[in-house]
Amino acid sequence: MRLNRRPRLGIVGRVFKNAIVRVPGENFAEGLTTVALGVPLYEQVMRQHVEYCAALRECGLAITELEADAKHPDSTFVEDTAVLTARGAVLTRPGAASREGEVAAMSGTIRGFFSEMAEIQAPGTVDGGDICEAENHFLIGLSKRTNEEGARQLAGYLADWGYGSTVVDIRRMESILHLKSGVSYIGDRTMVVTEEMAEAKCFRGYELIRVPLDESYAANCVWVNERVLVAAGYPRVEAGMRDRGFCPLVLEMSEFQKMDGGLSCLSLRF
Ligand code: CIR
Repeated sequence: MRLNRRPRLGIVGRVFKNAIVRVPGENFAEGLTTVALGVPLYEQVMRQHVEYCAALRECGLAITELEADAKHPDSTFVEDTAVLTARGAVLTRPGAASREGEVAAMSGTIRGFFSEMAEIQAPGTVDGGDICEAENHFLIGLSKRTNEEGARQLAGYLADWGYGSTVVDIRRMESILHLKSGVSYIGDRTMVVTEEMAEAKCFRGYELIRVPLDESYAANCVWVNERVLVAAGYPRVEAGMRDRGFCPLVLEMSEFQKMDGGLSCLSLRF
Protein backbone atom coordinates (compact mmCIF):
# COMPACT_ATOMS: atom_id res chain seq x y z
CA MET A 1 0.00 0.00 0.00
CA ARG A 2 1.29 3.42 -0.91
CA LEU A 3 1.38 5.81 2.01
CA ASN A 4 2.00 9.40 1.25
CA ARG A 5 1.39 11.94 3.97
CA ARG A 6 2.11 14.95 1.83
CA PRO A 7 -1.00 16.62 0.39
CA ARG A 8 -1.57 15.65 -3.22
CA LEU A 9 -1.43 18.93 -5.02
CA GLY A 10 -3.18 18.72 -8.34
CA ILE A 11 -4.91 15.35 -8.10
CA VAL A 12 -4.78 13.73 -11.52
CA GLY A 13 -8.09 13.60 -13.32
CA ARG A 14 -11.15 15.56 -14.29
CA VAL A 15 -11.39 19.24 -13.45
CA PHE A 16 -14.79 20.27 -12.12
CA LYS A 17 -16.02 23.81 -12.68
CA ASN A 18 -19.76 23.76 -12.05
CA ALA A 19 -22.36 22.25 -9.79
CA ILE A 20 -26.13 22.19 -9.94
CA VAL A 21 -28.00 21.96 -6.64
CA ARG A 22 -31.64 22.30 -5.62
CA VAL A 23 -32.79 23.90 -2.37
CA PRO A 24 -34.61 21.36 -0.16
CA GLY A 25 -38.37 21.92 0.01
CA GLU A 26 -40.29 22.39 3.24
CA ASN A 27 -41.77 18.92 2.65
CA PHE A 28 -38.32 17.32 2.40
CA ALA A 29 -39.28 14.91 5.22
CA GLU A 30 -42.04 13.45 3.01
CA GLY A 31 -39.51 11.90 0.65
CA LEU A 32 -38.54 8.24 0.44
CA THR A 33 -36.44 6.58 3.07
CA THR A 34 -35.45 3.08 4.14
CA VAL A 35 -33.76 4.07 7.39
CA ALA A 36 -35.26 4.75 10.82
CA LEU A 37 -33.09 7.64 11.96
CA GLY A 38 -35.91 10.03 12.78
CA VAL A 39 -37.55 12.95 11.00
CA PRO A 40 -35.23 15.54 9.44
CA LEU A 41 -35.42 18.98 11.07
CA TYR A 42 -35.99 21.51 8.33
CA GLU A 43 -33.88 24.27 9.84
CA GLN A 44 -30.94 21.93 10.11
CA VAL A 45 -31.57 20.58 6.62
CA MET A 46 -31.28 24.12 5.28
CA ARG A 47 -28.17 24.87 7.36
CA GLN A 48 -26.43 21.71 6.17
CA HIS A 49 -27.39 22.48 2.58
CA VAL A 50 -26.00 26.01 2.81
CA GLU A 51 -22.75 24.61 4.24
CA TYR A 52 -22.61 22.02 1.46
CA CYS A 53 -22.93 24.71 -1.21
CA ALA A 54 -20.25 26.80 0.53
CA ALA A 55 -17.93 23.78 0.46
CA LEU A 56 -18.45 23.34 -3.28
CA ARG A 57 -17.62 27.03 -3.77
CA GLU A 58 -14.50 26.57 -1.65
CA CYS A 59 -13.51 23.81 -4.08
CA GLY A 60 -13.73 26.32 -6.92
CA LEU A 61 -17.14 25.47 -8.36
CA ALA A 62 -19.70 27.92 -9.71
CA ILE A 63 -23.10 26.92 -8.34
CA THR A 64 -26.40 26.92 -10.17
CA GLU A 65 -28.97 26.83 -7.39
CA LEU A 66 -32.47 25.77 -8.38
CA GLU A 67 -35.45 26.71 -6.27
CA ALA A 68 -37.24 24.17 -4.09
CA ASP A 69 -39.71 21.93 -5.91
CA ALA A 70 -42.59 21.15 -3.58
CA LYS A 71 -44.03 18.57 -5.98
CA HIS A 72 -40.98 16.37 -5.44
CA PRO A 73 -39.79 16.08 -1.81
CA ASP A 74 -36.69 14.12 -2.89
CA SER A 75 -35.70 16.64 -5.57
CA THR A 76 -32.80 18.10 -3.57
CA PHE A 77 -31.05 14.79 -4.42
CA VAL A 78 -30.34 16.13 -7.91
CA GLU A 79 -27.62 13.61 -8.65
CA ASP A 80 -30.22 10.99 -9.52
CA THR A 81 -31.61 12.95 -12.47
CA ALA A 82 -28.58 12.92 -14.79
CA VAL A 83 -25.15 11.54 -15.57
CA LEU A 84 -22.90 14.41 -16.58
CA THR A 85 -19.64 13.56 -18.32
CA ALA A 86 -16.98 15.76 -19.88
CA ARG A 87 -18.32 14.73 -23.32
CA GLY A 88 -22.07 14.79 -22.86
CA ALA A 89 -25.03 14.50 -20.53
CA VAL A 90 -27.53 11.68 -20.08
CA LEU A 91 -30.90 12.51 -18.55
CA THR A 92 -31.93 9.55 -16.42
CA ARG A 93 -35.27 7.93 -15.70
CA PRO A 94 -35.32 7.44 -11.91
CA GLY A 95 -36.47 4.07 -10.64
CA ALA A 96 -38.85 5.38 -7.96
CA ALA A 97 -42.21 6.46 -9.38
CA SER A 98 -42.44 9.48 -7.07
CA ARG A 99 -39.20 10.86 -8.55
CA GLU A 100 -40.01 10.56 -12.28
CA GLY A 101 -41.04 14.20 -12.72
CA GLU A 102 -37.72 15.46 -11.36
CA VAL A 103 -35.95 14.96 -14.68
CA ALA A 104 -38.29 17.22 -16.65
CA ALA A 105 -37.75 19.91 -14.00
CA MET A 106 -33.97 19.57 -14.43
CA SER A 107 -33.55 19.05 -18.16
CA GLY A 108 -33.71 22.73 -19.20
CA THR A 109 -30.91 23.61 -16.80
CA ILE A 110 -28.70 20.81 -18.09
CA ARG A 111 -29.45 21.67 -21.74
CA GLY A 112 -28.10 25.13 -20.99
CA PHE A 113 -24.67 23.62 -20.32
CA PHE A 114 -24.44 20.64 -22.69
CA SER A 115 -24.80 20.33 -26.46
CA GLU A 116 -24.41 16.53 -26.48
CA MET A 117 -27.45 15.04 -24.76
CA ALA A 118 -29.05 11.62 -24.47
CA GLU A 119 -31.98 10.26 -22.48
CA ILE A 120 -32.80 6.96 -20.82
CA GLN A 121 -36.03 5.64 -22.35
CA ALA A 122 -38.73 3.39 -20.81
CA PRO A 123 -38.63 0.64 -19.76
CA GLY A 124 -35.08 1.56 -18.75
CA THR A 125 -34.52 3.13 -15.35
CA VAL A 126 -31.34 4.71 -14.03
CA ASP A 127 -30.66 6.69 -10.84
CA GLY A 128 -27.51 8.82 -11.07
CA GLY A 129 -26.51 7.54 -7.63
CA ASP A 130 -25.79 4.19 -9.24
CA ILE A 131 -23.20 5.61 -11.60
CA CYS A 132 -19.61 5.92 -10.45
CA GLU A 133 -17.27 7.74 -12.83
CA ALA A 134 -13.59 6.85 -12.61
CA GLU A 135 -11.70 8.76 -15.29
CA ASN A 136 -12.71 7.24 -18.65
CA HIS A 137 -14.51 4.30 -17.12
CA PHE A 138 -17.92 4.14 -15.46
CA LEU A 139 -19.24 1.61 -12.98
CA ILE A 140 -22.99 1.16 -13.46
CA GLY A 141 -24.80 -0.30 -10.45
CA LEU A 142 -27.78 -2.58 -11.03
CA SER A 143 -30.00 -1.85 -8.06
CA LYS A 144 -33.61 -1.54 -7.00
CA ARG A 145 -33.57 1.76 -8.93
CA THR A 146 -31.38 1.06 -11.98
CA ASN A 147 -32.52 -1.86 -14.13
CA GLU A 148 -30.72 -3.91 -16.79
CA GLU A 149 -32.34 -2.04 -19.67
CA GLY A 150 -31.35 1.32 -18.20
CA ALA A 151 -27.80 0.08 -17.66
CA ARG A 152 -27.67 -1.19 -21.26
CA GLN A 153 -28.85 2.15 -22.68
CA LEU A 154 -26.45 4.13 -20.51
CA ALA A 155 -23.48 1.91 -21.42
CA GLY A 156 -24.34 2.49 -25.10
CA TYR A 157 -24.39 6.29 -24.77
CA LEU A 158 -21.13 6.23 -22.83
CA ALA A 159 -19.50 3.99 -25.45
CA ASP A 160 -20.58 6.44 -28.19
CA TRP A 161 -18.62 9.10 -26.29
CA GLY A 162 -15.55 6.85 -25.96
CA TYR A 163 -16.06 5.72 -22.35
CA GLY A 164 -15.88 2.16 -21.05
CA SER A 165 -18.26 0.78 -18.45
CA THR A 166 -18.73 -2.20 -16.15
CA VAL A 167 -22.04 -3.28 -14.66
CA VAL A 168 -21.94 -4.05 -10.92
CA ASP A 169 -24.89 -5.95 -9.50
CA ILE A 170 -25.75 -4.70 -6.01
CA ARG A 171 -29.34 -6.00 -5.93
CA ARG A 172 -28.56 -8.42 -3.11
CA MET A 173 -26.84 -5.84 -0.94
CA GLU A 174 -29.61 -4.80 1.41
CA SER A 175 -27.51 -2.21 3.19
CA ILE A 176 -27.06 0.13 0.22
CA LEU A 177 -29.61 1.99 -1.86
CA HIS A 178 -27.29 2.98 -4.69
CA LEU A 179 -23.89 1.83 -5.91
CA LYS A 180 -22.35 5.07 -4.66
CA SER A 181 -23.72 4.41 -1.17
CA GLY A 182 -20.91 1.84 -1.09
CA VAL A 183 -18.17 3.21 -3.32
CA SER A 184 -16.71 6.54 -4.44
CA TYR A 185 -13.90 7.36 -6.82
CA ILE A 186 -11.72 10.14 -5.43
CA GLY A 187 -9.08 10.58 -8.14
CA ASP A 188 -5.55 9.19 -8.48
CA ARG A 189 -6.87 5.66 -9.20
CA THR A 190 -8.27 5.50 -5.66
CA MET A 191 -11.66 4.13 -4.62
CA VAL A 192 -13.25 4.50 -1.19
CA VAL A 193 -15.16 1.29 -0.74
CA THR A 194 -17.13 -0.58 1.96
CA GLU A 195 -15.74 -3.87 3.26
CA GLU A 196 -18.79 -5.57 1.76
CA MET A 197 -17.84 -4.46 -1.75
CA ALA A 198 -14.06 -4.33 -1.56
CA GLU A 199 -13.39 -7.78 -3.01
CA ALA A 200 -15.43 -7.21 -6.16
CA LYS A 201 -13.48 -7.79 -9.38
CA CYS A 202 -14.24 -4.34 -10.71
CA PHE A 203 -11.95 -2.75 -8.10
CA ARG A 204 -8.83 -4.63 -9.13
CA GLY A 205 -6.19 -2.23 -10.32
CA TYR A 206 -7.40 0.59 -8.05
CA GLU A 207 -5.95 1.64 -4.73
CA LEU A 208 -8.63 1.07 -2.11
CA ILE A 209 -9.49 2.96 1.03
CA ARG A 210 -11.54 0.34 2.86
CA VAL A 211 -14.40 1.66 4.96
CA PRO A 212 -15.00 -0.25 8.20
CA LEU A 213 -18.52 -1.56 8.72
CA ASP A 214 -19.40 0.96 11.43
CA GLU A 215 -18.35 3.85 9.15
CA SER A 216 -20.16 2.59 6.03
CA TYR A 217 -22.08 5.83 5.46
CA ALA A 218 -18.76 7.59 4.78
CA ALA A 219 -18.17 5.48 1.66
CA ASN A 220 -20.26 8.07 -0.12
CA CYS A 221 -17.87 10.96 -0.52
CA VAL A 222 -17.22 13.45 -3.31
CA TRP A 223 -14.02 14.24 -5.10
CA VAL A 224 -13.98 17.87 -6.21
CA ASN A 225 -10.68 19.01 -7.68
CA GLU A 226 -8.13 19.03 -4.83
CA ARG A 227 -10.56 18.20 -2.01
CA VAL A 228 -12.75 15.28 -1.01
CA LEU A 229 -16.03 16.05 0.75
CA VAL A 230 -16.52 13.58 3.61
CA ALA A 231 -19.39 13.20 6.07
CA ALA A 232 -18.62 14.27 9.65
CA GLY A 233 -18.31 11.58 12.30
CA TYR A 234 -16.25 8.96 10.47
CA PRO A 235 -12.69 9.47 11.76
CA ARG A 236 -11.11 6.34 10.30
CA VAL A 237 -12.22 7.07 6.77
CA GLU A 238 -11.03 10.64 7.13
CA ALA A 239 -7.67 9.46 8.51
CA GLY A 240 -7.34 6.91 5.69
CA MET A 241 -7.69 9.73 3.19
CA ARG A 242 -5.21 11.99 4.94
CA ASP A 243 -2.70 9.12 5.18
CA ARG A 244 -2.80 8.81 1.41
CA GLY A 245 -2.37 12.52 0.86
CA PHE A 246 -5.98 13.43 0.13
CA CYS A 247 -7.45 16.56 1.62
CA PRO A 248 -10.88 15.91 3.22
CA LEU A 249 -13.43 18.65 3.71
CA VAL A 250 -15.77 17.46 6.43
CA LEU A 251 -19.51 18.24 6.36
CA GLU A 252 -22.46 17.53 8.67
CA MET A 253 -24.91 15.29 6.84
CA SER A 254 -27.19 13.98 9.61
CA GLU A 255 -30.44 15.37 8.17
CA PHE A 256 -29.86 14.07 4.64
CA GLN A 257 -28.78 10.69 5.99
CA LYS A 258 -32.25 10.37 7.54
CA MET A 259 -33.65 10.30 4.00
CA ASP A 260 -31.03 7.89 2.58
CA GLY A 261 -29.08 10.78 1.06
CA GLY A 262 -25.32 11.14 0.92
CA LEU A 263 -22.91 13.86 -0.14
CA SER A 264 -22.86 12.95 -3.81
CA CYS A 265 -26.67 13.02 -4.12
CA LEU A 266 -26.87 16.73 -3.35
CA SER A 267 -25.21 18.00 -6.53
CA LEU A 268 -24.44 17.36 -10.16
CA ARG A 269 -20.82 18.28 -10.76
CA PHE A 270 -19.15 18.88 -14.11
C1 CIR B 1 -34.51 8.36 -2.50
O1 CIR B 1 -34.85 7.36 -1.87
O2 CIR B 1 -34.58 8.41 -3.72
C2 CIR B 1 -34.02 9.57 -1.74
N1 CIR B 1 -34.70 9.68 -0.49
C3 CIR B 1 -32.53 9.48 -1.52
C4 CIR B 1 -31.75 9.54 -2.79
C5 CIR B 1 -30.29 9.50 -2.57
N2 CIR B 1 -29.61 9.69 -3.80
C6 CIR B 1 -28.39 9.23 -4.08
O3 CIR B 1 -27.83 8.47 -3.29
N3 CIR B 1 -27.88 9.53 -5.25
